[in-house]
Amino acid sequence: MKPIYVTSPSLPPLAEFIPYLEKIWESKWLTNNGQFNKQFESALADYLGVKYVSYFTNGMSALQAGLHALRLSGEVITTPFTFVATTHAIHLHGCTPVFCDIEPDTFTLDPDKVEALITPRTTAIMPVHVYGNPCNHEQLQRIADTYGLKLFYDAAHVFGVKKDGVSVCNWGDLSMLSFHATKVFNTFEGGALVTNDSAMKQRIDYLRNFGFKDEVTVVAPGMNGKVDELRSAYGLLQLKYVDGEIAKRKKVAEHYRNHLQGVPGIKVLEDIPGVQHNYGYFPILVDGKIYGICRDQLYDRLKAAGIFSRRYFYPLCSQFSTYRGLPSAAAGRLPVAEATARAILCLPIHAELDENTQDIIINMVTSKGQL
Ligand code: T4K
Repeated sequence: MKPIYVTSPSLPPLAEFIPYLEKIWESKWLTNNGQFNKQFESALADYLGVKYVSYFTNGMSALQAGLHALRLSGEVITTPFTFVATTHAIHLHGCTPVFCDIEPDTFTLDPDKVEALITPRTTAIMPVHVYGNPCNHEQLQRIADTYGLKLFYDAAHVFGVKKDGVSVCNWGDLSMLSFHATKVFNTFEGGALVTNDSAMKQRIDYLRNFGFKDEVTVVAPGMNGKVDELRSAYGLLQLKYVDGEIAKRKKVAEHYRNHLQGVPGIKVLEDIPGVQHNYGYFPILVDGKIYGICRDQLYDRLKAAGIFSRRYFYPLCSQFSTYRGLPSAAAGRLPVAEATARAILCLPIHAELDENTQDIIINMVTSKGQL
């Protein structure tokens, strides 16, 4: 059997990409605000239903630029249950990440636990819409407004996700998207910052291009976060297919749910009412006491059978060597995140996962990997 990975990127038909390549070869305009770059940013803003998008070379660089653009300092309250990029971006910006526990049902930052962590040094809250589950925005925004904090969403997982018909990328001061190969929408590597504030968009675009305003004026220290015409053109083409991609993923998620719901010791997440999901991940929670074997045993048995599930996000960011000495990283302060990291397993999901292959995975889970 061919290995089954946690995901597999969707690519558009190669033949459809060739005309874009021909245009790039003809124009010899390879990067720096090229025509495809401009078209892609505006198409993305239309697709997402937001005002401004700045396309970055990857999600991590977009996070770093966002922290600069918001001029953050001091402490940033964030979740330990995320990909390490979130925490690293805060740390590399010179801020201290302050870990806050998560909600048991959505795995997103628990707003009820945020206020107790605010100090005079706190400047922002950085929540993550984990697996595409929207955070409790209303409550987080209320806290941010009350204490004068910025709200910067790591929205790496929410491409196309809407709550009550509105893109969640409209929330907060800024949102960061990732278009990495493993994401629902990919441009090989890529990321973006989303804002509805024109001054913020301008600041971000200066930052992305070394701080240049024009040929001779540098308005601020900047980075190189620009994206070339190849990936911009590819992104434009990908946008045509992303709705179909999400629809196929939805079917895969439904098939899993139909067969794994009710398996003793396995918890399957349902869609959240009012949310249009993108089905980027299919997490299950394994309760070893009821299921009979623990999460890691199931992970190992699947792996031995060539099924590469992933334990996103274990270990917690608060457990990595750079961060575990922080007072907020103490395991006792993050009980829900700790328990979730021990039980979580993301099963393979992508648009081309056919039902036969999925049934092999399902049978492995229902038989505790003893097929
Ligand atoms: N914030 C959050 C919440 C994030 O999840 C991420 C990224 C970021 C920020 C940062 O955004 P970027 O700077 O990455 O744009 C992957 C991704 O590298 C990472 O983008 C992603 N989150 C994270 C959740 O997953 P790994 O180490 O698990 O990837 P890897 O290489 O093991 O790939 C997983 C599987 O996907 C492979 O076993 C096979 C398949 N795959 C992978 C690649 C790269 C393919 O089939 N083709 C491919 O090209 O981190």
